[in-house]
Amino acid sequence: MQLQALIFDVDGTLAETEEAHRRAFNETFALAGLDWNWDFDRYRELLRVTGGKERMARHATDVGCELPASGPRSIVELHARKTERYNAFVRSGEVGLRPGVVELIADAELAGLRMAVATTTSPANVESLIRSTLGRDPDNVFDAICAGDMVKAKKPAPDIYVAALAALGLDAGAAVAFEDSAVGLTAARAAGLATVVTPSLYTDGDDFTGALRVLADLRPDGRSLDVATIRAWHAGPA
Ligand code: XBP
Ligand code: MG
Repeated sequence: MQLQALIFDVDGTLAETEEAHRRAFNETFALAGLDWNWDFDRYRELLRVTGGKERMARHATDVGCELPASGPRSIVELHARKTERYNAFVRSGEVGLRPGVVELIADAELAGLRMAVATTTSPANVESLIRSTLGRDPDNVFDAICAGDMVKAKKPAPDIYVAALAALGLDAGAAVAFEDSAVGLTAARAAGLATVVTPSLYTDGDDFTGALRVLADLRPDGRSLDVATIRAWHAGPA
């Protein structure tokens, strides 16, 4: 089947966002009077739980803390505050796109490929990242943006990739996914997608068995990954 679309994960793949997420979580906890502080190693463990609300719920369970169902210390409220803080960091220009991302998006547009996002993060986070880095309306860059709570089961379930393919009206064989984590790779593969992996700060060392290719980033050997190369990989033996 001919390659017709690229589907991108956001956190860790388009940009190294997780340190900004971690800081936003920790500042939110402090402001809410919670004595939670996620250091690098704890956050690495918690990243196995995708989705910020789910991650906080896991931590609450782990430390035996019962959060109220509503009010400033509820998961929904804490997450709303965290999202505001995270977006302020992104809008201030603190988070840039990873090497080769801008060039690949430009080449995909030139080649007439369609593009989509399949991410666990909240839609507002995708919007602010694309606006602050590319200076563009994300709806003019991507044909479909599938994010956050749009699906019930987050990665490693395939649902968000299935949703992106449905929005594009394509079979999995017509697209290639881009991921940075084993959890994301599992989700994309379960949706039937060939997947290029660029490990990130927190996922270096994950098991990427089954990936179409594993690259340090989208500018391997100092040259941006282009559509012609992806087409060749997609057409070739997996
Ligand atoms: C990324 C995530 C996200 C962010 C936080 O996973 O798990 O939850 O860490 O975002 P992936 P929210 O890159 O596999 O999509 O707090 O907005 O959920
Ligand atoms: Mg990711």
